[in-house]
Amino acid sequence: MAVIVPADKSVETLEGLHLYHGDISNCSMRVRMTLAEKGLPWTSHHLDLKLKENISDDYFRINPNGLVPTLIDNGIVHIESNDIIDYLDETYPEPSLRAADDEDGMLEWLRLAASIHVPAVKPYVYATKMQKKLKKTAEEQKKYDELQTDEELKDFHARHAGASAFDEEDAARARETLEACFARLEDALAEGEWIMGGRYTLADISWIPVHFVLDGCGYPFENCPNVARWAAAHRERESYRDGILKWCADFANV
Ligand SMILES: N[C@@H](CCC(=O)N[C@@H](CS)C(=O)NCC(=O)O)C(=O)O
Repeated sequence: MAVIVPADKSVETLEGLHLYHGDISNCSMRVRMTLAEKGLPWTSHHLDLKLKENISDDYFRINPNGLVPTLIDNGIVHIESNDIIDYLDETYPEPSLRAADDEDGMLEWLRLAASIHVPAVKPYVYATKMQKKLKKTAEEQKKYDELQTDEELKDFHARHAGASAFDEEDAARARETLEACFARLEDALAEGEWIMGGRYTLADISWIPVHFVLDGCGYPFENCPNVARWAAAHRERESYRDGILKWCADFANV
C-alpha cells in the first residue's frame, strides 16, 4: 500500500474519492476501470500530460513524483496505480476483483506490470509514438529537474531532454521485455477467458491498459491470439468503456 503524507495539507480535508489522473495515462486507466467495476462515485481532477499540467509546484505538493494517478480517499493520499487498485478492492470489496484461489498469483501480475512500466512500457511508447507530443520546452525541463527527486524518473526524462530522444534501439530493448511478458500472458489466457481463469480480476485490469496503449503504438500482437481474444472481450465491459474509451477513444490517434 503506497500511502504518502502530502506537502499540500489541503487535500487531507477532501471528502470521498478524488482522482488526479490523465486521459491518455495507462496507469490512470487501471484506476478508473476499478472504480467503474465497483460503481464507486469519484471526483475527477484531470491533468493534461501533453500540456505538462503535472509539472507544477502545486501537483508535486500532492504527488512528490509528479505522476498520475493519485487517489485521495477521505483525505488519505495513495500513489502507485497497482497499489491503488489493490487498496480499492480491499477497502470496497463488492464486487470482489480478487482471484478466488490464487491471490498471490494475481498480485504477481500486478507487480509485473509495475516493474516494466519505466524500463519497457514508457520507452516503447515514447520511441514509437509519443516523444514529440510529450517533448518539454527548455523551461518545462528546467522546472521538471527542479521538482523531481526520483533518480529513475530523472534519468528517464533526461533521455528526452534537449536534442536527445528515444530511438529504435530503445524500442527494440523494450520490446524484448514486452514480448516475454505477453508470452506469459498468452500462456495464462490459454486456460480461460481471463488471466486468472474464469473470474475477472485485478490482473486483467492491470494489464488491459498496457495492451490498449501498446496496440495504439502499433505493437505487433499477431502472434498472441489468446491476448487478442481477451482484449476483444473487454469491449463488452462497461468499465472498459468508462475507464478507458470515454477518456481516450483511440490511443492510435492521440
Ligand atoms: N508507477 C506509477 C507510474 C505512474 C506514471 O508513470 N504515470 C505516467 C502516465 S501513465 C505519468 O504521470 N507520466 C508523466 C511523467 O512521466 O512526467 C504508477 O503505477 O502509478
